[in-house]
Amino acid sequence: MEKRLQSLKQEVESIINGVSTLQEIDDIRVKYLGKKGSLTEISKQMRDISPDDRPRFGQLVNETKTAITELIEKRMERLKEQIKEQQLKDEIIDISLPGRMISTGGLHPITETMDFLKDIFIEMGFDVAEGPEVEFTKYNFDALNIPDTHPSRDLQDTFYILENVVLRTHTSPVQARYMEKNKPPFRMICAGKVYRNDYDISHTPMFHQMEGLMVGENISFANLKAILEQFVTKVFGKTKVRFRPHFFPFTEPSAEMDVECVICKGKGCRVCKHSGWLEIMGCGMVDPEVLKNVGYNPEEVSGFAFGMGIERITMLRYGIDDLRAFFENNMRFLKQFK
Ligand code: 2U9
Repeated sequence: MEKRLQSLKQEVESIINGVSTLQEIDDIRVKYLGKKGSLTEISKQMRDISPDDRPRFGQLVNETKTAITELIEKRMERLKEQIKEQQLKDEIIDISLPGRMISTGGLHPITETMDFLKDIFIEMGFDVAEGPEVEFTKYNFDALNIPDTHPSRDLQDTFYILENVVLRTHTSPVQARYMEKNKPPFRMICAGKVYRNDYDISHTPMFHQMEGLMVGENISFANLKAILEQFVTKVFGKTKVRFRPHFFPFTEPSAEMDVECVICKGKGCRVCKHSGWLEIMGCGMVDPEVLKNVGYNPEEVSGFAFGMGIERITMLRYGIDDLRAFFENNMRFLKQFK
């Protein structure tokens, strides 16, 4: 009996170090110490032992049980440590590795320029307004003193949705709506997409405009010049400007504003068609008819307005010589502006 107990202990000693999982250790515990385990089986033989030998036998069983329990617990502890060590090794993070670059998008140069130009006017106290791109002819033409017979109303130039609904051909209807809702004095700008039925090397059916309007008592052409010269200086740096007389149905008098060519500094080049000047916007004093149309009294208030094409300004800022580049979505072109 003593030998059997001894060999049980030796058996456990010999197999315990070969296990590699906690489950295997538990299997060993059940096999030797469990209810139907080897040690329990041996204990049952107590009945067959003489009462004199029983205490010693009992003691031996207990000692063996303690020894096997110890072996199992020790191995269990060690195995838990090993598992933890392995886990730590597996989860190791090399914090010296350079991070993977996340590819981010960027603003389209037109959007970026529009934001840049808006900010200049916001700094000068202008409010920013928005309006619908699908617009009533009432706001797109009538309010702006553009007669029924005006060529811009022609199907050839304007996208008609219904007889009295168009894709706005300029952002001016936003101003007309703004004037209806607000009383002078105010200064405001609006920028966005406009649509004209025109498609060639220098025209796209959708393009972007920014327009501004300032109305109040005694607003004069001198105010217009001051604001626009300050604006141009912020966009292109200190540069010469000139105003040439022009005609728009919604302004009187009207003018076009040129800046000295930013490419050749006035010497004459391909971009300025050898004139030394670049036309960058139209402007003028709001026609009294337009003021009347929105319920203002032209005897009491006056105003100036201006408008510019965003594509043209963006081309000049970045030296882009082909309008189509903005609409082709070529990633190699667009990535340059990130
Ligand atoms: C109201 C009154 C007046 C807006 C103006 C221009 C001059 C102008 C063009 C420049 C190039 C647009 O992109 S472009 O084709 N615009 O020259 N726009 S004054 O005048 C207004 C607008 C609204 C109620």
